Amino acid sequence: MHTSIESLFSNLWHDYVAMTPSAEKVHQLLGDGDELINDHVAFRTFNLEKINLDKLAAHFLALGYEEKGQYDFEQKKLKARHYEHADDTKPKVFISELLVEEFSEQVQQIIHKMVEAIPADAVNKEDFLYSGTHWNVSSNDYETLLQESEYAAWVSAWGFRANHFTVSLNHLKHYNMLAEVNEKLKQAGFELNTSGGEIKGGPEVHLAQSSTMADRMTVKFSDKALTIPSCFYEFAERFPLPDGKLYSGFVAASADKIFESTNAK
Ligand code: OOG
Ligand code: NI
Repeated sequence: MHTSIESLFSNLWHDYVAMTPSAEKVHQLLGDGDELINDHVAFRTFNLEKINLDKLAAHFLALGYEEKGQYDFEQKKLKARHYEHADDTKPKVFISELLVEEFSEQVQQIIHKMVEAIPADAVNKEDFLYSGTHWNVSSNDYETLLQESEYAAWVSAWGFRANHFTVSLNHLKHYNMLAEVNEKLKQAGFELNTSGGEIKGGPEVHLAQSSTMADRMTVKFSDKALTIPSCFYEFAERFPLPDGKLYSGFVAASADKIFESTNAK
């Protein structure tokens, strides 16, 4: 487990930018020299005991985070929870897990084999949340997973690491609205996720979100290398609830589309 929130997020960020070269560029474009505040960081895993959502969440609970929301994604066969820290300048955390038993025998076998290869004590180690893969999968296994679940294929290729960081628009000095940020990103040549529209949600659900499409990176599988989607960058604008406090949850209908930022185009 990590001893400080700052060092955990700093390690996560360094791993993430190494897998997502465009993130550094987006960071410079929007930050304009200022510090960017992260709304949240997201992780993916499988619902198998050794490395399930709870095991990932334990790293954040140990640092003072608390569970604040639960979400179901029936079609994608996923469930998720989000965590917040009492210090609301700390990024929120969104963790999802794939419901492995709902997939074909073939897919289940590939996933079980991957998870069996993880050393028993790896999940509690300080670096687990940015430890990547602990297994060997073939390009065929990757393609087999991809046919049933883009998410399963992504985890097989990238393992445990931040799937995305999210810029908090509420803390950006030079922009007022998500639409402005999207225009700036497109002008600079970044490709946005258009599933469900460029902007998912809005003031009516107290959260507006957009994201880039994931970068493409080359991954060495056991037999050959493939160039596939890696990680993406998200942008979130939160709106006040009737009591005046900013909404701090997630919106399942929007999240459902954000997951598709790692689809192959
Ligand atoms: C998570 C997608 C959902 C959000 O902010 O709604 C999400 C993922 O792609 O792993 O991040
Ligand atoms: Ni997100």
